[in-house]
Amino acid sequence: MAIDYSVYLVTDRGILDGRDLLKAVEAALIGGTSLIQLREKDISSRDFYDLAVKMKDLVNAHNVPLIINDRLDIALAVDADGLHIGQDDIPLGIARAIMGPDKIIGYSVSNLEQAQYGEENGADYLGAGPVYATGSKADAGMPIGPHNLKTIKDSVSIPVVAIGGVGMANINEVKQAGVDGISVISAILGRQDITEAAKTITAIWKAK
Ligand code: TZP
Ligand code: MG
Repeated sequence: MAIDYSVYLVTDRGILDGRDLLKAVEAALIGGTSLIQLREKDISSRDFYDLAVKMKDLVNAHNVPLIINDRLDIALAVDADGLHIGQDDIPLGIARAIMGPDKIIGYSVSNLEQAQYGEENGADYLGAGPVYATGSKADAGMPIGPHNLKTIKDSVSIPVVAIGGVGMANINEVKQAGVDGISVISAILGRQDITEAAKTITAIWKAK
């Protein structure tokens, strides 16, 4: 399956103000979100598993791949389409060996060295950031800015998605870095009308 990285939604039930996560993701899918990552913190393994089972059915029914954040065991258990890991997670090469050649593996990077390591050790795509300040990840680190984002993109041949503080106001700036997509939490899930937000963001991304 060719992966469309253009509008990549990362979940966070903490931002939903009590709204149902599955319904929120469905609303985003209706609005054109092209890829979904289930990223839930402060959740038991059992609850994460149960949620992942339901999320996979929902997301795949829209012909969109489901990526699981951090938890290789859960990615395998639910036969998700892929796994996303960062610098503090299970090593990339080990994840690739366990997941096999066909699953999608994404890798979070903030600099050139990490990006090159990701490409050389089996990542299918990189999540580069945080590009801008974000309220959605406490330990995201200093924003790298669009210039460093472009440097990362230019240094690898695998797809790169921009993450961290990306929203309607800066999509065009991010696009100019030449990246393959934008990865967002609050710009979609933080909105009252999630479908409308996803539609608007998708339209801005696709424009020109
Ligand atoms: N990784 C780096 S920044 C970030 C993650 C998961 C949070 C992105 O959330 P938002 O609301 O789109 O800034
Ligand atoms: Mg992680």
